[in-house]
Amino acid sequence: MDKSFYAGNRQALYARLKEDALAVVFSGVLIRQTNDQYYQFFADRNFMYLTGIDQSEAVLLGYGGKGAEMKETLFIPAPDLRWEKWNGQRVKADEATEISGAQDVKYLQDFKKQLDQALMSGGYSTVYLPLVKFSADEPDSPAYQLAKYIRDRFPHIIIKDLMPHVKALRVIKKPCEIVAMRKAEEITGAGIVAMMRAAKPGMTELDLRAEYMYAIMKNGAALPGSIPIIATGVNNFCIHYHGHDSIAQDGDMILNDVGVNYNHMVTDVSRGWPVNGRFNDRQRALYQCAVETSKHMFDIIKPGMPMGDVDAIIKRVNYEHMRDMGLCKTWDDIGKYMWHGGAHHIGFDVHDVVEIAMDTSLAPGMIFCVDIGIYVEDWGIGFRLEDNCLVTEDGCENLSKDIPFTIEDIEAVMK
Ligand SMILES: [Mn+2]
Repeated sequence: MDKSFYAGNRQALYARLKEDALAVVFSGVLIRQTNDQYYQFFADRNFMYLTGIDQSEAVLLGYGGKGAEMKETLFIPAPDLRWEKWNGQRVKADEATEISGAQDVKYLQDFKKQLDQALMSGGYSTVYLPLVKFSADEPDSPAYQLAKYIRDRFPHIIIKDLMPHVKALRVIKKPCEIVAMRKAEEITGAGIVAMMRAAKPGMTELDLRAEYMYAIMKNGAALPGSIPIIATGVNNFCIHYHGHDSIAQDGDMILNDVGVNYNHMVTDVSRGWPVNGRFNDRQRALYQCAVETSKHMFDIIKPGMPMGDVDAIIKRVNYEHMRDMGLCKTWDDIGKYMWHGGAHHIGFDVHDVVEIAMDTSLAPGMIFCVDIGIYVEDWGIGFRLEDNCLVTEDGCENLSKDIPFTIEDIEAVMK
């Protein structure tokens, strides 16, 4: 992604806001893991989408208004040679301009001064901040802290949530995002194939994870898309399983639900496959249901279809297959075997933060997962078949189609 992408994203965001509005987006702060060690920094995804700058303690201050001339300032932490000697170089002002296209770059200590001046000037009524919490008791992010600061000092200023505006932009992917996503899919495939090729009964989940991580890193992805879910046997019945020390027994199915982060784009692909390389009859019958359902979805997904239909049709079609094989007697039975929804968007986040009500129509440039999860506890078989669907002008494309998908593909790779 180059600076024209990031600058275009900011321009589109500012154009959605009135001229008397400001927007503030923080990159985030380092989070302490233990004693004097910090977690690897992972920049706020909205900040990343708007600037491309992977730097803690940076702030974007944008001014609302349409037009090519953007009014904005990007604040970065000032150079600190001692700190940088230990922890690596901070982004410099000229680098920040080169990456993001932002022309006005200042140091962080000037941020509050500039914000105060703007709010004191009388020219602004509203400050937009990305206000994201999953529970009211969650600790305040820098955006919430700033909201309190503004309320204390400038009670006449209206605080609004920036998220609906960012979500509206992030839902449609630009050509350069799709290019990065294709490369990310290729790397994800290398990781999944490496696991399939190495697999044999007696391996631990950690052995398989090592194969996956080695392959994706050798192929240029520094990070997985999320914590890899690589499970065997009954662990497959835990949807977000993060353990790693169970041993895959002959006859077990492996469930992988994995992705990579490449150029900030994140994939999310699941496969279910027998650790011994041969599907047994029950595994074959269940997996074939998921294959048929998935193929059907990629045949019918196209612009204009309501997003809510994707989930509903996955469930309906998969029910019909499971009824035909005798597992479901009535429609109510499907809830016993399908535990979760089948469609979430991907992009800068693995569960992408996008504006998508259930009655939203699909549009070209959307990318979401088609995820068919089947869990038959009585048989000890659980897996997901999850692919990444790009909506095109007249239909859709399975971006992960080259990753072994059918029973024949998987058994051939594992020979
Ligand atoms: Mn997934």
